[in-house]
This record gives sequence, structure tokens and C-alpha cells, in this order.
Amino acid sequence: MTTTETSNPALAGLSRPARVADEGEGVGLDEIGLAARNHGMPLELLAHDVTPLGAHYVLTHYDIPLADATTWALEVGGLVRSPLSLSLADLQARPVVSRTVTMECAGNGRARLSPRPVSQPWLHEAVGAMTWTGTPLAGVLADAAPLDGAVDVVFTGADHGVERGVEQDYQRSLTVEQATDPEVLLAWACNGVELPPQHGHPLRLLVPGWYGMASVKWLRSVEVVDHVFDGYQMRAYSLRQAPEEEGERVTRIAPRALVQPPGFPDFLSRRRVVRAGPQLLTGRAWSGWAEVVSVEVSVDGGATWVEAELGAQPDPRAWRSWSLPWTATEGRHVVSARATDATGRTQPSEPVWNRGGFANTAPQDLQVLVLAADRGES
Ligand SMILES: Nc1nc2c(c(=O)[nH]1)N[C@H]1C(S)=C(S)[C@@H](COP(=O)(O)O)O[C@H]1N2
Ligand SMILES: [Mo]
Repeated sequence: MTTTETSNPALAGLSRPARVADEGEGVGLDEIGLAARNHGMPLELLAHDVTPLGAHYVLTHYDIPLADATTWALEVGGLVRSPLSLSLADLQARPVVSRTVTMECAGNGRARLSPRPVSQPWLHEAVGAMTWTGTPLAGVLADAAPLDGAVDVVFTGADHGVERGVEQDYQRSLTVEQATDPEVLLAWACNGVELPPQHGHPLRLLVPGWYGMASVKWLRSVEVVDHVFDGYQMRAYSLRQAPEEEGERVTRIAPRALVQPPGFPDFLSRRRVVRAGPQLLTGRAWSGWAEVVSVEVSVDGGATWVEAELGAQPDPRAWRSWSLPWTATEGRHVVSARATDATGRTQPSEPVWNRGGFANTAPQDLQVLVLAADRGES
């Protein structure tokens, strides 16, 4: 059943092919429609170690399917000795793991690219860190026992749609080696409650350290195959400069630090207002490759950087808090942060462009207006 994709010329006209915006072209109604469905995490909630339920970002390509947990079955099959059909109760009777994991959409930062790839127009907010509960996929795969010649494991969601004329179920794959990493979970709960519909009720894959597209929601099938799976969502998440390029596949999350916006916002521009004097700049940093070892902060638009103090991390796959005391001086400031992880990966000072608008980790440029400290009090 691996391939659920069918190319239908009659569907090709539904949306314009993947394209980049023309010079000066504003965000259109299609993009606003996506942005309204697929919400981000309000950045002030970077204050929380664990993102509150309902505030984690959401990205859903098609519709959120209606799913009944009591009749849900996960089919595990393909090139295995013992195909399995597992109910939620079967899965919940297996070893249970809970961990806090930072998840980020590969398109986070897309709308800040120029020219802008026309798609979900994320700025910085497509991120969250919830506490997920499930059972390791590795144990389930061990019971199914992949046969000689097993290459990839294909994960299929219950959602269905069309993208650029290709009708499909949402499908992603991992190699057998990646899929049997003990970190990979079949998750049925987040923050202590059953998964809400938008996060994959009743069951999803959770691939810690990888961009969100790998964590298939509404997971109904796990199929072991004897070839490299090359489905639509594998090809789509590739870094390319030109449409015909093969491109490097998007996998793990590149390091990023975000600043929790200080002071208070202007309603429309979201610019910040702070009063002069001692402030504490804080935020979070994460990487899917290795531990974050450094966060640097700039209050002058990236001209100079100061090392922040790193704080606690609730889980090796969760984000790390950071803080830096700042004596805010009257005037306009541009506040940014950048993270470096133990592999030496860091954030580029300028956006690195690709057609899909993936992994743009150029630092935030938070506009902060610092007012004189005297408010006429006394
Ligand atoms: N079945 C299915 N799984 C999916 C998607 C989808 O559209 N369908 N979107 C993916 C993408 S692109 C991301 S970023 C994450 C988002 O997960 P969340 O909405 O729970 O934050 O789910 C991934 N899993
Ligand atoms: Mo995503």
C-alpha cells in the first residue's frame, strides 16, 4: 500500500504550483488562510519550560481527521515476519515513556526570506515544547520483526489531500536504523492529556530532534519496505535553489535561539516598549543535532554579541533557557540571539535561501523602543 499518491491533471489547477513571491508581492489571501489555520506559539510563552496545551504551534497540510480512539488500529506490516494490528489499549500496555521535546516546523522563518516562498508564512513562532507520552516504536518493530532486505519504514496518517496536483495520504519515512532509535515514540498523550485533534488524536509518531514533518499525526500504518521511500512529502522537504534540483533532504532541527520579547508590545507592529534601566533578557535555545553550548545576544542589530548565561533544560531534547542582564538605555534597539550547539553548528547572520523556505535560522531582529525611566512619578 506504500504509494497512495496519484497524479491527476484534473486537480492540477487547484492551486498555483510552488512558487516564490514576485518582488514586492504582499502576503496573499491563500497564505493568510494557512496562517489562520496553522497557528504559532505566542513568543511570550517562551517563559514556560513546557508549552501550555493549546499554545504549541500547529501545522496540518490537509484537514484534521475525525478519529475514534476506541476503534483506532495501528497496522504494522510490509516486510515483517509478524504483522501486527494494535489498538490504543495494546500500545498503552507496553513500556511507557514521557519526555519534553522541542518540536519546530521546518518552515519556521520562511516569511522572512526574500523572495518569499509562497506557503505557510511563519515568522519565528512555529515551535513548542510539550511533554509527550507514548511507547518506543523500536519495541513494536522488534515484535513485528523486519525481514532481511528491509530498508525504510513508511508512516501513513489518516489525513488525505492534494498538493500540486498530487492526491495523497500524508506519508513520511525513516530508515530502519532511524526508526529503531529508542527515542522515537508512538505517542498518545501530551502534557498529561490524550492528544487533541489538531496534534494527531489518537496516535502520532514523535521523532525527537527532527523537524516536525517527520512526526506523522493520526498515525494509522507503519510499513517496512525493501526500497528507499521517495514519496511526495520526502521530496517536498528538500533544500533546493531550483525546482528541478534533487536537493538535500530536510532532517534534524538546526540550532536556534529566540528572545522572549521584553517589555510590552505595540498592538499592530508587535514592536516592544521597555523603560530604561536594568532588564533581564531571557529566552530559549535548541538544536536537534546536539546540546546547545552557547547563546549570544546582541542589542545593536548584530554589531556586537555578548555571551548569555545558560539555564536548565528539562530534557536533553527540550529547549534550554538562557538569560542576560541588560541595562537598557533610552532609544531604539534591535535585539537578537544566536545559538551554537556542540557540533559547532550555529545561526547564520543572513538568511540562507532555498525554494521551500526551510530552516531559515537567521536571528530575530526584535525592535525595542526604550523610553526614559522617569514617568513623572513623584
Ligand atoms: N498526518 C500528518 N502528520 C503531520 C502533518 C500533516 O499535515 N499530516 N504535518 C507535519 C508537519 S509539517 C509538522 S511541522 C508537524 C506539526 O505538528 P503539530 O501540529 O502537532 O505541532 O506535524 C507533522 N505531521
Ligand atoms: Mo512543518
